[in-house]
Amino acid sequence: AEGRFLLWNVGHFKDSGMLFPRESSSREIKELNGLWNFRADHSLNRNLGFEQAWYKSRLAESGPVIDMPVPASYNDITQDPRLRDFIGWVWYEREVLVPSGWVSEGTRVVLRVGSAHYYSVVWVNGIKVMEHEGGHLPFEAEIVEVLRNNPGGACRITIAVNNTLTLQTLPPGTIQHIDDPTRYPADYVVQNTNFDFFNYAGLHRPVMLYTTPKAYVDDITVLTTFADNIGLLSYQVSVLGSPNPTVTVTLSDKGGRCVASSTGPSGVLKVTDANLWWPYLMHENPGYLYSMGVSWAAFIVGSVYEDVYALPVGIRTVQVTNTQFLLNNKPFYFHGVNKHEDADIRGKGLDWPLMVKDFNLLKWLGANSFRTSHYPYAEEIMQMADRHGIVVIDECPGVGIKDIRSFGNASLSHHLAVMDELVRRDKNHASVVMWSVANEPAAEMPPAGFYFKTLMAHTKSLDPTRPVTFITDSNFARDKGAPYVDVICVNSYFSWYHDPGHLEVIPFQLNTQFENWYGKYQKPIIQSEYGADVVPGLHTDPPMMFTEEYQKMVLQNYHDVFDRKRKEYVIGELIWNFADFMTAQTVTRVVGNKKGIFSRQRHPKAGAFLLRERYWRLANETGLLPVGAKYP
Ligand code: GCB
Repeated sequence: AEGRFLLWNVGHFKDSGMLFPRESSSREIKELNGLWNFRADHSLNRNLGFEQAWYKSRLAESGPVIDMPVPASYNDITQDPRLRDFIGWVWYEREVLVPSGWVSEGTRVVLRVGSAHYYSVVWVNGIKVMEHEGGHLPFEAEIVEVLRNNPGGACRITIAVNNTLTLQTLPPGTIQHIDDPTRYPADYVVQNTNFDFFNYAGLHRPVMLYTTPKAYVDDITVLTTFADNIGLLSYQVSVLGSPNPTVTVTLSDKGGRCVASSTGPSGVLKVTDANLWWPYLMHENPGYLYSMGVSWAAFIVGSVYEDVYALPVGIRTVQVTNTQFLLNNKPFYFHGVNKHEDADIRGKGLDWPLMVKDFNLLKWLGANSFRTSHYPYAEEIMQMADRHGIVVIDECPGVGIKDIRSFGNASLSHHLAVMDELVRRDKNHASVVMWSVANEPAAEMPPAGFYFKTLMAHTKSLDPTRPVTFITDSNFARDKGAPYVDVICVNSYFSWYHDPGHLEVIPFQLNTQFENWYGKYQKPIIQSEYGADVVPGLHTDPPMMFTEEYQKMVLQNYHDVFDRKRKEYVIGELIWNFADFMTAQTVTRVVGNKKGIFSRQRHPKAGAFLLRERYWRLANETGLLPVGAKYP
C-alpha cells in the first residue's frame, strides 16, 4: 500500500529555454483547449491505468470516459465527491489532426502543457514523450518524430496527472492511511497539507502544439538599464540546431517604428529618448513595452531557413536600499494585493473573463502590485501585468514547508530546480521585480538556515538583477532565513489568530513587529499579508469577527501604523486577500477562506471601498501623478 501514491523522481535539466509560444512568419500554433476525454483511476492502488497501459489505445476502449474541459481543475466539474477529493492518477486524452506541412523535413513540432498539477506523464500515439514534476510551470516535448511514424496526421495525446503531495514535493504534504475498521471505511486515505488553499488538480493551463523551424530561437535573456534618456538593453539569444547562426535583433516601439537594431547572438541595444516601463499610477503612460524582434536566417542547400520570434520587453531598473525599494531610481511603495488562481467551477484553470475582470478590479482599487501567492501564475496573467504596469512579486510553490523532513536534500534539490524553471519562464517580465522562494516555512528549525541560504544564493545566481525574499511569520530573533533576504516580508494577523476580537492590540503589536524586524536587520519591510475573514452581508456594531465592519476596522488599524512607518522603512502593504478562495474543509473555514475584500464571485465587500480610498490616496502621495489626481 505504501507505494500506491509514490511519485517518480526525475532529474531537471535547464539546458533549454521556455519561450512563450508566439505565432510568427516561421511559427504556427494549434491550441488544444476545449473538451478532453477523462477518467480518474479509482482502482485500489490507483495504478490500473499503467498496468493496463491506457495510453496504448483510445481511452474509451479501456473504460468509461467523461467530458473534461481544459484548462480547468477537474475537482468541481462533476457532482461526485469522490472526484472532488480524488487522490492519485487521472487520465486525459485528446485527438487532433496535424497539417501535413508540420511533419515535413525542417520543422519541429512541440507539445506544450502550460501547467498540470502535480505530476504528469505524457504520451503521443502511445509513445511516452515526457514526464514533469510540479504544478504551475510549463513543460514541453518535441514530438515530430512520433508524428512522422503515423501517416495521416493523427495525433492522440494522453496525459496522466497525479495530485499526490509528499514530504518531498513542492508544496509538501503527507498521505495518511487509516486502518481502523471500527471507525473508518476500508481503505480510508487522506491527503494532509500545511497550506490554506484547495489542492486543485488537472490541466490548469492551455495545452498547445506549435511549430518552429529545425534551427530555432530557443531562448532570449534581456537585461535593461538606462542612463539619462538612453535606454540600454543587453540581450543574449540562443539558437539551437544551427552551428553558426546569423542572429538579427531589432527593437520596435509601440507604434512599430524600429528604434534600435543589432546583429549577433548577444549585444546591446541603445534607445534614445527611451520610454521606461512604469507601474500603474506612477506615470501617465504605465506598462510601456517595446517589441524585440529576434530572427535567425541561413541559406542551406538552396533553401532559406529562418526563425522569427517577437518578445515584449520593458526598460526599467530595480534596486533596494536600507529603507527603500527603487523602481527607475524612484521610491516605489507597494499598495496591492495577494491573489489566488481560484474561482467557482473552474478551480485553478486559466479563465480569460476572470483574468480581465481581476485586472479591472485591481485598477478600480488603485492597486499597483500583487504577489503570486503561493505559486507561479499563468504566463497570460504575467503578460497582462507587464502591459498594465502592475508590479509582481513572483512566488514559487514553496508553501507549507513545516515538517523538518521537508528540509532534506531531496526537497532542496527539487526546490532549486523549481526556481530554475520559474526564473527561466519569467526572467523577461518587466512586471516581475522580486522573487519569493517560499511562504511561511518553519524558518526557526535548525536546517532552515542552510536551506534558505542555498536557495536564495541559487536564485541570485540565476538572476543577479532582482532582489530575492521569502515570506515569514516567524519570530524575528529566531528566523534563520531572514539574514539572506533583500526585503523583509512579514505576515501577521493581530486581533484574528492572536487576541481574536481585540482590535485594540493592533497598534501595539504591529508597531513592535516593525521595530523588531528593522532593529535587527535594517532592511526595508513589506507587510506581505494582513486581513480578516468576512462572511459578506454580516454586520454588527460594535464590530465582531466575520462582519464587514470588523474587516474594515482591522484594515483601518493596520493602516494607521503603516502610515507612520512608511515614512521610515515600510515599503509596502499587500492585503490578504484579493478575493475569497476555496480551501480544504476545516472548522476555521466557512466554504473556504473569506478574507477576500471581494467575494469569490468578485463582488466588493465594505473593506474594498475602504481600501480603494486608501490606495488612490497613496497613489497621489507616493506616485508621480499630479497631486490631487482623482479616481477615474
Ligand atoms: C497565511 C497564509 C495564507 C492563509 C492566511 C490565512 O498566513 O500565508 O496562505 O490563507 O494566512 O487566511 O490564514
